[in-house]
Amino acid sequence: MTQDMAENRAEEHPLVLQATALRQQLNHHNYRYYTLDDPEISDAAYDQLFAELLKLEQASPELKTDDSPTQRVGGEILPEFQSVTHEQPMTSLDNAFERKQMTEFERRIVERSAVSPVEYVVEPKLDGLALSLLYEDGVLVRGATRGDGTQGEDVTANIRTISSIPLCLIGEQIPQRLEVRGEVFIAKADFEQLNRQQSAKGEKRFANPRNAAAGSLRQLDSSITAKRPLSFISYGVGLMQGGASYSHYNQLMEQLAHWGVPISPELKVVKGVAACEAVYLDLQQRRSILRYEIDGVVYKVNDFALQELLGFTARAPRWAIAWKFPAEEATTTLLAIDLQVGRTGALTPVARLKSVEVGGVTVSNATLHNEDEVQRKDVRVGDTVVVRRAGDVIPEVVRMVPEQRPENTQIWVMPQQCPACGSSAVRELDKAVVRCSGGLFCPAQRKEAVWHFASRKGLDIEGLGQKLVEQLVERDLVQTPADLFLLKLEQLSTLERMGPKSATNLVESLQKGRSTTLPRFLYALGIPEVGEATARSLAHFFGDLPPLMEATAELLEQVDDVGMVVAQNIVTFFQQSHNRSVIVALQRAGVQWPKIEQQGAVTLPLTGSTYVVTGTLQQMKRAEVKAQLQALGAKVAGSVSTKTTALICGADPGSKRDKALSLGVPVLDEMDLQQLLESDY
Ligand code: 9MJ
Repeated sequence: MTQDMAENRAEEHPLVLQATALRQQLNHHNYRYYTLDDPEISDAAYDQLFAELLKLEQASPELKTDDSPTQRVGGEILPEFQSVTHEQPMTSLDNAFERKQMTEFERRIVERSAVSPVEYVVEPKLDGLALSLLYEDGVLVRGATRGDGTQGEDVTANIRTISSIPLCLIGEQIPQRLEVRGEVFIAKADFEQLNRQQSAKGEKRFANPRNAAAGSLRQLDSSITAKRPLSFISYGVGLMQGGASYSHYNQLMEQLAHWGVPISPELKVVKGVAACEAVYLDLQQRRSILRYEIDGVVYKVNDFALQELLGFTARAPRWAIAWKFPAEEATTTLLAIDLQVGRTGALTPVARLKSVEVGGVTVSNATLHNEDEVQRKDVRVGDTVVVRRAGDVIPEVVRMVPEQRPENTQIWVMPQQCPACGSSAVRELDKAVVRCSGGLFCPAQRKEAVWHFASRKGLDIEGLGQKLVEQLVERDLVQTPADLFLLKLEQLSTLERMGPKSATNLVESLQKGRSTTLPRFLYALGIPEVGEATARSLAHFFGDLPPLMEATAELLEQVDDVGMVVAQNIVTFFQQSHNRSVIVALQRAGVQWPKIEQQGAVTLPLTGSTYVVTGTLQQMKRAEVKAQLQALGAKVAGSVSTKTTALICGADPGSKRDKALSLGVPVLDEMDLQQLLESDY
């Protein structure tokens, strides 16, 4: 039974009426969502309507219709796909790869038709699978793949699970028979999610969205297809019987959209090759930000009468052409995996490749991102690999081709040392990135380190901009920040854009910079994740550099702002002898700062106070008292002095009590102690 038949019976039963109304609402919201991309209600509200209809149909199965939106879950298992003969062949498209071929295409049309300039409809060329959908009296009755163009496969059960394919058309003047053609595909974000799910289930990941779409459509069990995020966009009509006629392609496409069939939101009407090229360049530029993969732009003569006049060749229409983008993927051989050291010390595995043309340029290096990615993709030297270069994005190795792996390949392991300076390569907790820990010394990080050191929040050396730092490092006048302070006026004067006046000013700025503060100095060192605020907290906690350099991760974690990761970064940084040498050189060059009144754990209530405990206590052991006082931030000393905040005195005190009294140090008994410890801080 279809919705139409159900409507005819609607008067018979109020439940039929209710189910019909729910279906109409759901179809309307599907149209708003998939065709207009402009939903009127939230997903939750849609789900609620859907659940209502499902409940109704489950309670009274005779209410179900074939075109009910509830019938998308799949379940039918086929022994094989039936063959379908297309009533009108599904042709492919001729390709153009450069403007010249487009001009040639237009010239042939003008020659045959004497129409100039030619009007075209432009659509992005979706990279999926061609599909034919047959609607009879507005109801979807069959879906078929293109196959060889003459015969395809009947995939009706599968395509019924695709939410963007309407199970019945809505609106006016629906033809008796209508064959809608278009592309099934998987959007980029859906593809990523699908692959994450595949990995989580321990199943094979798909190589690309097109393969995933093809695999999903060719399932004999449609409940599997139902779980795959397939989408559909229409780009034409095969046969159309009954109903109005249409003179132009864009007019027909607009009508399709009104019937609830999704069409490309990028569809445009243009005249002449120059306008075609403008759209091509625009789409090529936006290619990477589109929701789905496209591999070119399709141009179709808009006027149906002109299309008819032009006709078909053996394989394709003469009225349409696809201007392809340069291929974004290519295969080549992986010659080596090197580590590249970034300006901030991040170590990136880079693939050295046998040169290959990708996306219109020659590529011989591609990123492998990080250690985890190399492992996940199991890429090895000697492998044949797929390289991808999308738009302006850095070329990357997408995967290796297992069938072409030579014998005796070695699993790649991340080196433990920075290739540029030999410092330890350290992986941050919970992060995929491995960093060189020789920030002050590493040649690859020199420019960044020196510039950061001299920056405004660092030692604030006026006149030492990025360009100047680059020159100093490139001419080997500066290797570490300490070398800045050894620069001579004569050396500076030889630099580009550096007159005697600027050179003198810079020497003066450097002299001024020598006297700094501990927070600035700590920030200037460029320890990963130690920013201005953390540098300040560290300076106030430790008071000077030596105790900080020797601090353990546990102690560092007591500082405000410092968690496990930052604490470990600090420990590793100061463990590198290279970094320590630079610090010594800086101090020798005269860099200095005043000590800071040590605040220690500044937030604790008894911080800054010193207690002495004497005599026998009744309630608590002496060690316990000591621990509790320390936990509140107090120091516990062994002898009384003028610096003692108070003496805590039990039974039978000795000379300490007398000394306290003589120095005017307050004496507390056990009751006072309890109050001190239990105060509501
Ligand atoms: C794609 N793949 O996006 C056609 N196509 O027209 C568009 N394919 C086509 N049109 C006639 N937008 C045959 C194929």
